[in-house]
Amino acid sequence: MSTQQLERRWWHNAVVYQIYPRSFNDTNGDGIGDIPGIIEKLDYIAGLGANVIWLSPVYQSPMDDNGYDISDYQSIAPEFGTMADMDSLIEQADKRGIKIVMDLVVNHTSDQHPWFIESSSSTDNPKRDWYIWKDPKSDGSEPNNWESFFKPKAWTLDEQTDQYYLHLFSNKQPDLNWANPQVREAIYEMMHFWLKKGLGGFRMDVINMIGKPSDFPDATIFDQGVAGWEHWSNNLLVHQYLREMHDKVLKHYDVLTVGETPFTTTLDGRYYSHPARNEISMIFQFEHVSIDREEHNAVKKPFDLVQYKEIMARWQEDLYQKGWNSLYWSNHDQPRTVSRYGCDSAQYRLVSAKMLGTVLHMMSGTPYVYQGEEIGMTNKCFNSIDEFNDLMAKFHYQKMRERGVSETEAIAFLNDFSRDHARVPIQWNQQANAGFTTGKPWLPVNDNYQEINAEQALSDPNSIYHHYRQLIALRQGIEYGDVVVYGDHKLLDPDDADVYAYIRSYKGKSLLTIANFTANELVRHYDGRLKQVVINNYSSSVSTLDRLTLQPYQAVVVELV
Ligand code: TEU
Ligand code: CA
Repeated sequence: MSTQQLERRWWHNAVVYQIYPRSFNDTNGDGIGDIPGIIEKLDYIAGLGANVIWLSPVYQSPMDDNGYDISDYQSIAPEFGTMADMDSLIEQADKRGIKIVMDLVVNHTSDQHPWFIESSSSTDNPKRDWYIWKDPKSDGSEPNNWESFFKPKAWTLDEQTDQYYLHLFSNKQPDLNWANPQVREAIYEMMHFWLKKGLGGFRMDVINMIGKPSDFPDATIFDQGVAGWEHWSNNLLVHQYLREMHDKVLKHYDVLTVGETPFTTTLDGRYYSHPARNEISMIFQFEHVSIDREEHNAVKKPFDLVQYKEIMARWQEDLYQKGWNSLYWSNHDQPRTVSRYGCDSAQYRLVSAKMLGTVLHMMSGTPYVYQGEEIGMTNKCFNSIDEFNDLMAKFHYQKMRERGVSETEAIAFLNDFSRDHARVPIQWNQQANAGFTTGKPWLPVNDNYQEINAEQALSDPNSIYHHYRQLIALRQGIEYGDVVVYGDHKLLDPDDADVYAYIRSYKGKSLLTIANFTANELVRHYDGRLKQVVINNYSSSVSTLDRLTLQPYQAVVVELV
């Protein structure tokens, strides 16, 4: 299949803005962001140029995992608003050319979902087989040695019926049994309910984990990931279920679907996203967000740019014309982009955040901007374990302490990687609580909102927001859109540990992106003649690629002759 033959889809040049509703904008003073708060800020998002919004879950939920534990797929959590608010969000967004993508969390439900309440009521309940129940081993222990992301073990014993149920996440998030066709039908019906409202698609939570092998074998790999992953991630069952879902639901709508898929290789990426396989549009791979930590043991590792470049170039090349990439630095599970990969000091925050945006937005794929990234929000400083909200932070803290890690070191690890960094409220302006709420925010705001806030960013032509706006305009513009969206990818100088440089080419047009990942001034040489500068995060001019001086964190994109 050549580029010319790759059928163009509307989501190829889309840019997605991710909203974590709880932390976005509160309109009724209860300290929790809500759907009316999103409607209020639609012009802000449209102004950036994003044409899709991915909403983290807004469904009814006991909120053990902030909505990733759903107790009713077809109603809205009261703290977020009503179904009428949701309908109005879809309509108001549509007026601005923005589609709404909802989170589809169907690997598991909440333990408060009526399906699970029924299922756990007795071994002969008609819904017993909707979840995964197993007898204890003869010594009473778990059916196998699988671990969970949020608990030491993936199985919890139900005392009433004396069987264990499976949960890859918390014990309040029991895994659905996808092997049961009734479960699949119920989910497909629910998907039609939402898609008929005119939704733009779904982000599918841990979708690569829905297929569980029927013999539930013991895990054999303990030094990576979560024990058991070799059995329940990316197996043949997942692909079978996704093709069925496509046939019964997705093919009837022109939508964007993105699967969240830890533990994936580029070959898996092709299986999921090759158009001829009729599965999903694209996936979120996890390789690049795993470079600087070992999640299993909660250990930090140094960020290695050479490794980062190798990963990104491999995904760009391996999926070229054979699938589709998603592009992201951060989301509601990751630390803040500028603090993690750039430098959040007063001196370099602005340039380094723009540099990171440039590197990502000049690649092929669909970019995702996580709320607050466009104004360069930073990690917050947490001083003790009580200040964290996220259940995963608490679990990692406990694991580290049991391993003998000191309290100071454990808190330092969480200050690097806690999911709460991404979940503190958006900084809108200089008013109390950064303008997020008139009440008490569910998580305290970052102290730096006087300097870093959306109002400031909108009024300053030199802001990160306006740089992102220009990057998005390039992708969606006539002049460079095709090369940014459909061009091929060539990594230059893979061993250069300080500079990331790559060329995108399409039908005789070539763009060279050069980014300095350090706080040092560097000199580099690149072949090729410069036609014009397309975007630059410094005002100084760039006139030659021969002995090019790069300022700290400079990123420049040039068109080559
Ligand atoms: O995340 C899945 C997942 O792999 C995470 O547990 C990840 O390892 C972690 O966040 C650190 O990067 C999805 C959702 O995005 C997350 O918010 C949910 O908690 C989880 O699924 C369970 O639904
Ligand atoms: Ca509210």
